[in-house]
Amino acid sequence: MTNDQSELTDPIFPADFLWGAATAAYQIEGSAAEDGRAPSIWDTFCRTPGKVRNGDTGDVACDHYRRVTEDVKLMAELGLRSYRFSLSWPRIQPGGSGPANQAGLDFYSRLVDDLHEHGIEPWVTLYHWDLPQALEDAGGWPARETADRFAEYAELAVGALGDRVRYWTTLNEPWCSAFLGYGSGVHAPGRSDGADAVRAGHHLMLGHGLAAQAIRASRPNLEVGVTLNLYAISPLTGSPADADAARRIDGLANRFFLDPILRGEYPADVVADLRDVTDFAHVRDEDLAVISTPLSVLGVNYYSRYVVGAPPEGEEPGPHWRKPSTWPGSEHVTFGDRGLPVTDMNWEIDAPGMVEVLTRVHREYPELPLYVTENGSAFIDEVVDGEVHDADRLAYFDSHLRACHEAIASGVPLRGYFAWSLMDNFEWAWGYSKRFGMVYVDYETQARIPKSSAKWYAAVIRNNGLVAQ
Ligand code: IFM
Repeated sequence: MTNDQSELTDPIFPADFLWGAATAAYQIEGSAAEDGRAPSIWDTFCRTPGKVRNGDTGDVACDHYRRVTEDVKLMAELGLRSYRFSLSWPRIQPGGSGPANQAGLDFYSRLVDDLHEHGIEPWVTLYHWDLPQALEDAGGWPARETADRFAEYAELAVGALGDRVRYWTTLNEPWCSAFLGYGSGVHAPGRSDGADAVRAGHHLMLGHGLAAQAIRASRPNLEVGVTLNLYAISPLTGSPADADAARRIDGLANRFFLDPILRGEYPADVVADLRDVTDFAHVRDEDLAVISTPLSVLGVNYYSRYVVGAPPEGEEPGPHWRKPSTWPGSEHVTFGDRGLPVTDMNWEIDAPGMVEVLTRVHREYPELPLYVTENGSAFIDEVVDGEVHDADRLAYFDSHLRACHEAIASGVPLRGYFAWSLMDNFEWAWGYSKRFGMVYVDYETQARIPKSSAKWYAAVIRNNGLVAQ
């Protein structure tokens, strides 16, 4: 970031900048068996002993399915211009194929109407990790047919909501679905096989392309995109070995998805790195053209940076070694840090990394409008006299919004920002132990308490620019 802080005092954003907050279905809805919803891979995973901290599940979560009206009111009070939420596939199409479950569609239809009534632009994500269990039983994302099922589900969703929802994101963070779900197995469905992870990544992208085409065929004027979790990457030292390790992780974390989706090709170095893992025989000639179906927007989720190196010769795996299964083909990579302050996830707070990611994507890939579809931080919160003063989270938002402003000032077509998350919620394998919300959720009473960061964010939106902390 620039050192000239005077330029960054009270930055004002473009007049039409879209200010929002994001959530995901399994993380907030609860009512897991209500109105015909069937289990997803996360329902199953949560019931597998030892997989989720404290044995937490999404059965109740924030009880949003039943409290949706009051939650939309809260969004309106905060002045949100847009709300990004995901549709639960197993609510809409419980078995993952066949006709829609009308009760599931009705829930989202009412939500969309309510948002419009409050002047809030709905932004739909089709897939935020909750694959119907029936499809996992049939092979999951490593199976090619899952991509076809996803496109059919997209068609049902856009048929029901496409008249009122302009923004459609196909997938949220396919890296997590593929590499955490099928590689290291720390996410549902908890499988651990490098080749399956790579196949899953491919079929997720194929599903994305087919779904994008289905949405466009149904309604050509909609804004269609995908959301990737992108990382700033730095080598631990200036050594060639560390540079190569950084290249590998940039390949698997960023370019594995960016290149096929935006350029219609896999990066040659990544294919070479993975040669002992897979021969890519699952990729058919016609796939890349589908995967690179032109998009209207790209969603970027940014949280932190990877600092990557090659471990010194002969060194035993240390605390920073990532299981090779998370990073297939990267057995010789280790992760470090820069000694910066960290969040409660132990992720370094690195706002300049966000400028790097946004400018890099703008520079290296076709000119696409960008949206930060997630950015935020977990910290330990305390309720004192009915209030939550989350100064650390507020400072995180402030520094990252300054980063967004800097990117815009340097010419990046960044059109909006969604805070992660509107409210505390189920943080996957961490259960309810990590709080990312701007709104505190008391899981005993389901009371919502806007934290200081929420009140500050509301003022930022009113001002269309940063305000004093
Ligand atoms: O909670 C998750 C979200 O579901 C996807 N992106 C990262 C967030 C924080 O880990």
